[in-house]
Amino acid sequence: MATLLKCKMVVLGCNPSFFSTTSQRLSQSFKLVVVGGGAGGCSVAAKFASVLPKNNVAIIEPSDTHYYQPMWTMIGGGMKKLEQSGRPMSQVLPKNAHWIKERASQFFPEENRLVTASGEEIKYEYLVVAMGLQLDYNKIKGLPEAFNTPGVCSNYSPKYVEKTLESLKNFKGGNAIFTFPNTPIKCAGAPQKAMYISEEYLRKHNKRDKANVIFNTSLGVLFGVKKYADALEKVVRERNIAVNFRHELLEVKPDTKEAVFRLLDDPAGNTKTFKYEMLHVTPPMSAPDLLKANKKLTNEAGYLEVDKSTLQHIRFPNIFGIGDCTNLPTSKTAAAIAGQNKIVYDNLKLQMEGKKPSQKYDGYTSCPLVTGYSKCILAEFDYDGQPLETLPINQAKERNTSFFMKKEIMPVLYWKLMLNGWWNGPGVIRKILHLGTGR
Ligand code: FAD
Ligand code: UQ1
Repeated sequence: MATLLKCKMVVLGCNPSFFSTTSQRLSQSFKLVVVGGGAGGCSVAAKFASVLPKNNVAIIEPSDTHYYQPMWTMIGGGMKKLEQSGRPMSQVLPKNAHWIKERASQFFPEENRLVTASGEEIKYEYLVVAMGLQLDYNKIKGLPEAFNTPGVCSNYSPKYVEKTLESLKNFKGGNAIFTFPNTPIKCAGAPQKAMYISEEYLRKHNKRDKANVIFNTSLGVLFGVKKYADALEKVVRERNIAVNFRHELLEVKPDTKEAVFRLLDDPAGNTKTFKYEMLHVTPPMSAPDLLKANKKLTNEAGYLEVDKSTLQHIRFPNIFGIGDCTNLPTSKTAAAIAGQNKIVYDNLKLQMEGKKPSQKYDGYTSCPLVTGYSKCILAEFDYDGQPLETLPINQAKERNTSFFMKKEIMPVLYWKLMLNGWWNGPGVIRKILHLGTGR
């Protein structure tokens, strides 16, 4: 009875040409369905909603709030407030699209349909998957409980980001440890950004001489691109920061304020325990469980398997992917998505017209490596790890202008241009500024 009532309400509330119902199960159909209303989903949906008739595009997204995640780095350092990083989802999703405020719970790609958590069936002609990454805090023993104790924080979640500043304020002396997990993560520079800001905070508040600032990273390098890794090595040397490569956080013991790390290069698999006064955790991350459960859509690791140039699914030509949930071998950032969204738009449009997708993504990504309260190294590079810098200056140098751009310009660019589908990355600006240089 309840289902029947709900059916009726939906029938009255929507344009009937886009769905059909049965007495047993709700069913709607759309030309294009976008799963996820984050940076990638929202920007691609906006592009299509502006050219297709009203309600031809549906977005499946369960959250009430859309977060501008890059701001969390600044919030951890007290430079912005948490409220500034979130906006109501209803305000950012394109008005011309139909918002299904639900979680997708099963994909049936051979049948061009999916099912939502409430059991509703959604049919599509074309699908864009933009579900982001899953944070696996619970994979670290003791961590969920440790977040309820002083000194344990994480800029990667709106739940824990404000604890970073609190931990700095309450810091008395001892080890301030910053971790990097043994998985791909979003914005691979963000764990270091948290550390550089914290280090400067401790200096400014006369606590630096009582602190050992330590970066325990699962990686074997500071950054994947040599030009920026070299610049960051100089920063850690000058600031007296200890870097321990190939250290993976396994367990947190809040009672004794200890963090246990696996020594990844130790053939015996030994661990090493560090005392902490402050522990900033970057959690392990993975593809959303829903994707991992559907082997037809994903690669071995569970990421949506798309062609790295066209962003079209390698087995289902009516499916495209964008952003962090894909297997694209580039650094997972909003900046990368800015470089991807026009490729998805152009290629999916060609596919809709019965033509072959021909636009090619070069792997462009960018990471503004904030090194404190006023400076930033602006890394930009492509699939080959080759710098692809917008400005005709050396962006590996710490600069106030790069910091201003990250703190003040990027949020405006994101809310006003990118989410409306109007920002396709700085490629055009770069080409103009580098006329004649070939990059
Ligand atoms: P998201 O924006 O995470 O969106 C995924 C959406 O999918 C979410 O809204 C989620 O609710 C939805 N979803 C998930 N599962 C389902 C489901 N089953 N059904 C329906 N919807 C679902 N990038 C930069 O470019 N520059 C930076 O300086 C930068 N700094 C960062 C600092 C931090 C601390 C963090 C956390 C990230 C940073 N990033 C930065 C990275 C950037 O925020 C992400 O790469 C970007 O948000 C990814 O966009 P996305 O659309 O792939 O995923
Ligand atoms: C970018 O395009 C972008 O997306 C809006 C970001 O995310 C917030 C970024 O951090 C950066 C650096 C870029 C790249 C843009 C320029 C102008 C270098």
